[in-house]
Amino acid sequence: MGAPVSELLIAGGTVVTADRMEPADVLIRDGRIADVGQDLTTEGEVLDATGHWVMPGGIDTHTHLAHPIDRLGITTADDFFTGTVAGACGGVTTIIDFSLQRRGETLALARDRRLGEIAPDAVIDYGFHTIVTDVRDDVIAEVPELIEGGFPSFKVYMTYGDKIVNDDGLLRLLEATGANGGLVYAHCENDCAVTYLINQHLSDGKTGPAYHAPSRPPVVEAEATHRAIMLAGVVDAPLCIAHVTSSGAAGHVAAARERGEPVVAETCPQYLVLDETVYDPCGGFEVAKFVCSPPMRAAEHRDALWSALADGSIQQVSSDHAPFRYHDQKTTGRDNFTRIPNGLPGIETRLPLVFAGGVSTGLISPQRFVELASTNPARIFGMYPRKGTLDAGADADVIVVDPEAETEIDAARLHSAVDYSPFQGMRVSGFPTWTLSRGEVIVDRGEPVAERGRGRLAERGRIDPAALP
Ligand code: DUC
Ligand code: ZN
Ligand code: ZN
Repeated sequence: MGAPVSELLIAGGTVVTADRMEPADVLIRDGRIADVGQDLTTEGEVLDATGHWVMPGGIDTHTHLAHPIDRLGITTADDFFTGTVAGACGGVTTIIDFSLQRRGETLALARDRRLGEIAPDAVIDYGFHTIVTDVRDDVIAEVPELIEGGFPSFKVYMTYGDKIVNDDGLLRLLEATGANGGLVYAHCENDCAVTYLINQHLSDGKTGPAYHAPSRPPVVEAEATHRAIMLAGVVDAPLCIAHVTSSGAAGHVAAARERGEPVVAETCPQYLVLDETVYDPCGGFEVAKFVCSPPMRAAEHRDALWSALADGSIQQVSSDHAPFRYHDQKTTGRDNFTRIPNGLPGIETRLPLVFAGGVSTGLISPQRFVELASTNPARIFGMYPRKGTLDAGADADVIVVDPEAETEIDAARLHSAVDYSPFQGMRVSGFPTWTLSRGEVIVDRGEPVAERGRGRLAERGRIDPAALP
């Protein structure tokens, strides 16, 4: 006799996927979607989704959990447990985090170290981009094996002293990934310009957190974005641009796509709902709460990003969740803004902020919301159609959301181990009532109920440039 079949029916809701929105039930069997349709029945459990939207779980492909910042001797505030619980409460069912290759190390060592760290703690499924910092011949030779083993994406920093990869290294990595079904995911800022501007501010005595933003203006992002796209073109490789914040960078992405190049891009909620006014020098050291790179921009850039999401020239929204406690971690840079750890918490608020700012306002359709938050991340990073959809056979990673239920964001009620939210007080909708991972309810009426360590490594295949969204 085989194992008993476990079934759950999500009944009476409105199913929203990237390509449809209709009243339908969702039948889950043994952790996978078995059927979607009207008037389905089960002998198993029933979850009443009346008045709710039933959507594929969010996929956040840009998180920094338990992420060491060697330069400052600190680690992001969320470990793989608190961070994935926070994600689940915000409707995230899969993350792609990072493994960090330190100089002198192999990529395999970096991967194995991270797998050992995450397995006991994660409550949702996960993968890693490999951060490459040391592009040696033997490292390039490792690329096909990493891709074959389900780690097809490679993060490159074009700035940040201890991690920076120069144009030669970037080109070699683009060539190796492009030839083997991988993808480079690039943080684009011109390091020379950033260093020059930082030094200018510091030598003028401008050491407070408000000077972080003018040290990294939109032009430094636009230049590096353009250069990365051009280098990808030299070796005909696909490329994903991380956290686009400005109209200039977004324009370079759009132009590449119009030329038919396999370039995709993400932006993040902070660039969609905040602007440069958070860096008011009168705000004192509290401004450190908003120090991230690239920084928030003038309001016209924010509007351009919403347009790019709506017209298709930016394909996904990730959080870049990099949480540092205000009271004892951001303060590392009290006397010098370059020592403030860069990053904002956001894994739990990503979906509600995009839902409220995009769907509730009518800027994007519910289907486009699903595409940006789940389907496209799965397509770009090699997980589709196992994840990112509710078609039969997919993992039953599902969120059930009451589109009318409004909440005010309050750090005290979020689940991240950080002591503030940059979005404090914003009114949003889109928090899930239920989150299911592989058919198991892991958030029940807003409360996390997942067992620590239940998350699994998500299977990821080769990335086909022709299949990029
Ligand atoms: N910038 C990054 O590139 N990563 C983490 C957070 C940040 O601000
Ligand atoms: Zn980055
Ligand atoms: Zn990041």
